Amino acid sequence: MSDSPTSARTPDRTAVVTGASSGIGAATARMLAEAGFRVFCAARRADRVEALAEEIASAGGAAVPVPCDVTDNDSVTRLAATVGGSLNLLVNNAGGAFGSGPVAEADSEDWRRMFEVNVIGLMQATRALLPALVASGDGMILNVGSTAGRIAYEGGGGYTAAKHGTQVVTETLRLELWDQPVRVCEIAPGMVRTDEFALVRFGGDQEKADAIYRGVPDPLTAEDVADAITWMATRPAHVNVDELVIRPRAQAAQHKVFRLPPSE
Ligand code: 8X3
Repeated sequence: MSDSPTSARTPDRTAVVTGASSGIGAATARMLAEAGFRVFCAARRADRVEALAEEIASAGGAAVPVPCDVTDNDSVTRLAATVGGSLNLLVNNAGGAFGSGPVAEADSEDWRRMFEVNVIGLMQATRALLPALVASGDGMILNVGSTAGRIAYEGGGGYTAAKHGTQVVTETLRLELWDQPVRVCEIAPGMVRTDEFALVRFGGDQEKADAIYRGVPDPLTAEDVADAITWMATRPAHVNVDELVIRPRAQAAQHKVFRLPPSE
């Protein structure tokens, strides 16, 4: 584990972003650094978080790369030790979907992995970092959920169940921390086109991944979601954005997506 800060300056507000190696996590780390946070970029892929921290530093921000697997409690304990005694913001972004089959054909291992990362991993990171969030006197837990945590859809069984778990854990935390200086928020994005989400879901099948977004004029980007997260994280300390559902204009509802006809 690397615990030497890569920083051009030392802002007084700190953030941890899990799943920072790509997509929404990496974009969020960049934007929070621009907003003045010193960002601990946590993810399994050490080379990715190291490159990201270097990039943030060369843009004038402050970042610390932390190789971390949120499903491994020892790894999370090391992340908490690197962060130290005070933390303002934990963005529980590490997550993912594995598989798209019906419940009748579910792969138990895929389901286990989805619960491990979207629910247990989120809990482990929160449990380990909560003392530092409280100690800061102005902490925030911001969980990256999904519209899949609001509705069911065919073939989504394991992912929708796990993301409903993310949502319910968020609500539980808000109740349990009601008398603590820690805000508890959730962002629930709909259709976001990133390099990896759909590709991972379909086991590397690029054709299937591309089909999800085919003809959709403008799916959300990782930067759109990072922008919303940064807005939530920079409200005054007494303002708790409980939940923010964000979709592209073309997605009126989970099953109602506008698509342009294929060009000749
Ligand atoms: C991703 C949204 O529509 O793939 O979290 O379930 S969806």
